[in-house]
Amino acid sequence: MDANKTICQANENQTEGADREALREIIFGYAKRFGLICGICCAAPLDAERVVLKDSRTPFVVGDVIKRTDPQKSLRGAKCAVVAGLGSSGLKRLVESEEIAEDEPYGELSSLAVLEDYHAVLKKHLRRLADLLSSRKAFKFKILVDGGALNERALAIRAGLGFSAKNGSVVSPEFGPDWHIGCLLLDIDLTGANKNGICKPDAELNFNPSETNAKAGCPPDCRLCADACPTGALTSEDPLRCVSYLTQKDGELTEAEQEAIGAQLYGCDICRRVCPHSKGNIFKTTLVRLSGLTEIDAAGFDRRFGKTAANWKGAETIKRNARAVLRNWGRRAERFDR
Ligand code: B12
Ligand code: SF4
Ligand code: SF4
Repeated sequence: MDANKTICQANENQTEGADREALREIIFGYAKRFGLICGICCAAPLDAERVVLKDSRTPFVVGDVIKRTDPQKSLRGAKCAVVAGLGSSGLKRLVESEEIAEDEPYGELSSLAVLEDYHAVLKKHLRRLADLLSSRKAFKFKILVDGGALNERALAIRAGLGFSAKNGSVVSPEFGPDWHIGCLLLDIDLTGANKNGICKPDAELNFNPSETNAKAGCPPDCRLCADACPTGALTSEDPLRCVSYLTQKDGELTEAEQEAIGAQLYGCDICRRVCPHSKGNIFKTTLVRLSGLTEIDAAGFDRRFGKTAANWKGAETIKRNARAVLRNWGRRAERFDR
């Protein structure tokens, strides 16, 4: 842990003075102008997370725990990470809830399938920011938005943007759990000591879930998210039970998996929707008729979901899910109360 401290201090000596301040001003000025939250932290290895991730069964991410916790593996010579947060409320809604007739089968879409694709929006912001900075100073950089091995929630916490909540999300004072993370790794050091430039060595972060939550904002006795989770993914701490995973995984769903997704057609917002930290109604339920989805073709999918984050898996996945939801409609109608 002390090694982190040493790296942080060593970093601080590298991009000194007016240069660094001017670059930091550009970053925080940009974030303010576009409604992003932002923090800058050092790029030392995420030692505390390494212990956890070593044993986690995380889908969609390479198993190599070093790649997942060492920023150097994403950008050689990385000195700091500019971590930006985009509130879901800053994303355009592209798909609306439909009027459903009595007894007409319907399913539920999560924010991933109804809002503008956060990957595209955050990448565009971080690219523009890198361009702005590079007009003042030469550097190497790497943009990460949900695509890389490096653990983004852990970096967001280190950058001081929020705390790790019991529903898994990093909850920020500005957006609650309703936001996305983008990281701009730089091979110059821009860390500093102001509110938005926290550079905490891991030793100062408390990752004991109960203590952290009690201190930072999850009431110790709150179980709203765990009780609302339809599959027990939070209590079992098994992401492979998470409906969000099941609706995005490739291949066929087993009988049990089909049943587990209930009414969810793509992604799942339940554990954030019920959270008292959640702001506004960005996660209100979006209900759509199953008849429009069970046979949707690539062109139809593209028209409806092409600009949302559901574009990642395409028409076949949502079609497969819609058929499973239709089957669930037949066997477990009580789960579909509006
Ligand atoms: C794989 C993945 C998934 C998987 C697995 C989710 C999971 N719980 O791990 C699936 C497909 C299920 C998924 C679902 C969702 N995801 Co996702 N996902 C990822 C991805 C690619 C990797 C996450 C990972 O490594 N998980 C392993 C677990 C162990 O780590 P973690 O939760 O990321 O990080 C925490 C631990 O390291 C913990 N920790 C550290 N030290 C210690 C020590 C101890 C003792 C303990 C207990 C914990 C602990 O602190 C970290 C912060 O909370 C990231 C992007 C990235 N590259 O990081 C996005 C990411 C985490 N997902 C995100 C989102 C928004 C979602 C969904 C809400 C999408 C949806 N609407 O369906 C759901 C929420 C599900 C949930 N309750 O977590 C956001 C989170 C934003 C935020 N504010 O927190 C990310 C960062 C993508 C992004 N750039 O915006 N996701
Ligand atoms: S996203 Fe849905 S299934 Fe996954 S942990 Fe949250 S409530 Fe449970
Ligand atoms: S619902 Fe309660 S326990 Fe769950 S994340 Fe929100 S505040 Fe924390």
